[in-house]
Amino acid sequence: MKLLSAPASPFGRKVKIVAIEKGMMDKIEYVAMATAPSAPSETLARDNPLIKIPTLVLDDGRSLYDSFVICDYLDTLHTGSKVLPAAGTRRWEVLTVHALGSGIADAAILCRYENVLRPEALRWPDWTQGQMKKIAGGLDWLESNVAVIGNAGASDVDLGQVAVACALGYLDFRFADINWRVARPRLDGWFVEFSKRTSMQRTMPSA
Ligand SMILES: N[C@@H](CCC(=O)N[C@@H](CS)C(=O)NCC(=O)O)C(=O)O
Repeated sequence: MKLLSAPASPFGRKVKIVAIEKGMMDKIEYVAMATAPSAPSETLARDNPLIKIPTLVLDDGRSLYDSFVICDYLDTLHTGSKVLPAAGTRRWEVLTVHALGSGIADAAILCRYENVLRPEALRWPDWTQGQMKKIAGGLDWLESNVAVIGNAGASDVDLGQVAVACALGYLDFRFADINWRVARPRLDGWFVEFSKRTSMQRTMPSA
């Protein structure tokens, strides 16, 4: 199967981390892809009508998207502990933490497009501020509920943890100036510990 993605994508990173953690990276061919709302990739459009990365193209030609669906699919291909708990309270916690991590990454990507791709004269500071409020609110919730994210040093990861780590990694990569660590020492400690994993180190974002 082929993973269409880009080295800067926090969503592509989520898929790669799950694949590495679950020993499946050798089954996946990585295909670098550049796309943006203002410059959509025609190649990618053939496999994903939303023209977004990551997209996973299976050996029979079918495509899977988005990153959550791809991770859920990968979870069916290994016999280890699942990144998505099948049932119980922990399932809903993991899904909600995943939604929060992905939501922070979504807001950050939208701010990036607004402030890098959109012509300067058309930029809308109030809109960016609204997205930054979502990021700050999400980070504050994680700071107050770091125990819900779960043990950063545990041998097994779940998808909520991976989504949060990818969002924080993306903020460090593209939004270092917001200093998200200030007043969030518990979340910082969690991220320092989680970042020691080989899967995190092998997937550092790059331009
Ligand atoms: N919900 C999607 C979000 C994916 C996404 O926003 N990807 C960005 C790159 S990180 C993208 O492809 N943007 C191009 C566009 O929006 O046209 C997922 O989880 O995979």
